[in-house]
Amino acid sequence: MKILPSVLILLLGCVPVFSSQNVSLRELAEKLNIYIGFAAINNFWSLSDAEKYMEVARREFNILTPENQMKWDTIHPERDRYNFTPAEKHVEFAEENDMIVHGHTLVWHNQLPGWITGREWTKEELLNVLEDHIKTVVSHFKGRVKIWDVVNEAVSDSGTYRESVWYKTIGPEYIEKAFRWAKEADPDAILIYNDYSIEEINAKSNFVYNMIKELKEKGVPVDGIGFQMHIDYRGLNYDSFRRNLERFAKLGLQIYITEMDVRIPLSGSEEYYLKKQAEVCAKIFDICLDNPAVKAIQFWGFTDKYSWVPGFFKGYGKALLFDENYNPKPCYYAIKEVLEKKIEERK
Ligand code: 9MR
Repeated sequence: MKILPSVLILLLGCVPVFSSQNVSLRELAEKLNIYIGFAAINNFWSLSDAEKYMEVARREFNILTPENQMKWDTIHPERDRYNFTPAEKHVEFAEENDMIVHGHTLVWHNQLPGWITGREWTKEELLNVLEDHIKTVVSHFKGRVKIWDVVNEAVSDSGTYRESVWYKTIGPEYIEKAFRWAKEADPDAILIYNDYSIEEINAKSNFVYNMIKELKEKGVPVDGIGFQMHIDYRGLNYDSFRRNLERFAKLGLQIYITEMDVRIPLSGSEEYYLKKQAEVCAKIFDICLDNPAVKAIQFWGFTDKYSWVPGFFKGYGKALLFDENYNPKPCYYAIKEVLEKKIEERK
């Protein structure tokens, strides 16, 4: 008899833990009519822990972006040869698991094959190459890739056109043409401009705002804006972020958070930084979910085991929702709490 109350307390104590572990992020996101997603690592189907990776991915997410394998160097390795095999694997995994696919990316200055970067082009030649690439790739995945990052990172950090091979050879009209060609190839796809460090109101986001405004006024089919959201545990200026979302939404654009990660220092108090990271994630979700133009929040990976961050930002890492052993982190639970709160609010 004596143990009964303590058993009861123990059981009651477990209830919230059980219920919140049973509900996945995607189930909650679906109740709010949004997508929650991840960038899928190269050849994830042949990782040593592929089963675990895929189990978490299919459980938690309903939108997938191939992290690298739809980029030029993989998908178009020679002028007359396309290689759709790895990209197909990403799309098949998504289809098998009732996820949509966010294609990344049709025009970028990075990860270009040597046959593009290794010679000079005339404007006419490069226009032909770009048209062929966009139309071939978009038609190949017509109806299967729902969203395309048509143009990626075309603006410099100071707010000018980036001096890429596309800009220098073709001029700014490569952007307009890219959107028009993608639209011709798949009129139903959602076409996005995607960039980093444009989350707040600043010189770069002002430039992007004016650029898209002008494109829309000309009738160029830009449907959405992608805020990449590669940030650190100190977060953002949230008021500026909220106002920025509002002004882009007023242009009639859908909003996508496309590549979120929140890096923390790898030395110092991990407990402190993970708590800060969780607060930042919660705040961003809170603001995004208050704006009906936001259609998806996508992370740039999901386990800290596979993330571009430590390789790029020295001394930083652990930027994602799950640790190296696929255990959910405080930021995962913080996001869940926000999703649950929003579901309650909308009842
Ligand atoms: O995560 C990607 C990494 O594996 C590649 O080595 C890198 C090469 O440039 O690109 C990373 O992804 C980038 C994305 O395509 C565009 N926005 C910034 C991302 C992080 O660099």
